[in-house]
Amino acid sequence: MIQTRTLNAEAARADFPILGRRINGKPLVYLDSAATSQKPAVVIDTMDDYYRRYNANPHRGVYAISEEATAAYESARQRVATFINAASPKEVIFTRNTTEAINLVRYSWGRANIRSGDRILLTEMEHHSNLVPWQLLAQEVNATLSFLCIDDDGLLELEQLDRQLEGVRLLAITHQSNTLGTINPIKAVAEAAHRAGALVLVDGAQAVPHMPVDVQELGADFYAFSGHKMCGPTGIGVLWARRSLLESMPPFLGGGDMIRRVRLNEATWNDLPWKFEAGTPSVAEGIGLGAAVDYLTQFGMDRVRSHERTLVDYAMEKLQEVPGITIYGPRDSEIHGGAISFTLANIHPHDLATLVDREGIAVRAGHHCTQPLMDRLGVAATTRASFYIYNRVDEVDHLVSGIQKAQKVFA
Ligand code: 7TS
Repeated sequence: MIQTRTLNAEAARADFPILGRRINGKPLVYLDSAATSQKPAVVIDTMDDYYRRYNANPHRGVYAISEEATAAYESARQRVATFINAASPKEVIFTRNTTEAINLVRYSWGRANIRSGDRILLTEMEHHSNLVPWQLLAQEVNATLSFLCIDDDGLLELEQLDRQLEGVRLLAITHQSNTLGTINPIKAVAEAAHRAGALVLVDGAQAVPHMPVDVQELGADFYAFSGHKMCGPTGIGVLWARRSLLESMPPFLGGGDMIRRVRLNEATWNDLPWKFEAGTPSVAEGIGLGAAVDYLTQFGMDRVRSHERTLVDYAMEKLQEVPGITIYGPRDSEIHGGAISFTLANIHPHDLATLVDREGIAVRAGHHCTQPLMDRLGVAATTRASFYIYNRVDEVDHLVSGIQKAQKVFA
């Protein structure tokens, strides 16, 4: 039974050993959780315990520790399924990360279903992970890509959605932009796509860690996310899809574990979810993700979201006061998740990130793997501050004073 905890960032910080570090003599202010979150001790210890006490290849051995490894790995899958309200753990495919989950759909469903002349609809704010795989598929089968545009507030322009969905086989869209912070209205967009006969893939890399996600309620067909952005380890991600859809899809990678019976010239496939999990899985990482899901569940994702809203509201207020700043994306925290991108008139984002690092502040500078979005915004790069459960409002103050110090250097 998971006990409920209130979300007190100060108390949560004690769970994260790395937050005790000092950088350049200053306490670490970690504002790059959109790139990867920090890990609570319970996740690190759970993985350590697996290696120390029951490391074995799951699904194979009939001996005790292999059965323990299988049980722990499959129990993690069950907990992930509950976390996103999947109808069954069979709908939860473990992958390496969001990128691999999207590529699984590209190779399996995409190659079997997208034909010459078909259209794939994307948005201008996609991470390269939800863009390049579709470019590659489109080139391979001679399909066409088209894009939902954004307005100057960083919101999708949806007035023409029904018209843009004509002839579309797949809509692939991010739930929350990693650069703008924009939260897209997935449910409404998915309903429109389904009316037009298209399937919907949602890139949930920035959503599942930060807000309640109910895949059944959202109505998407595919939903992808990464463990490492939600307090879990690297090397484990998830593709969720409805069972009937997964049943109809050919395998992705071939090898051990994904088969039922192999003869020299042919093979038949294992049941879901293992049909899509070839080879020895990331066992420690899967078990670690299960611990991360339990960790987040103690707080409740509604509380995680409202904590981040408080930080975004405060950061918007404080950052707006910085002279020469341009903030991208919507201002309203109702539709803005915990990542804020900005530029300063006279300082390059990389210089700013380097200067605030001297103050112990970790922010990301660059194109954030959204180069087409940078083109749309008319910049080469932005600085991005992104928040999570362990961030406090006074860390926003540190960021603002770090920016002011940097401005003095360049004055
Ligand atoms: N989609 C979105 C929206 C993302 O933000 C990211 C990673 C990915 C996909 C890819 O996830 P991966 O786990 O497969 O790599 N985003 C970022 C970022 O914003 N900074 O570093 C990685």
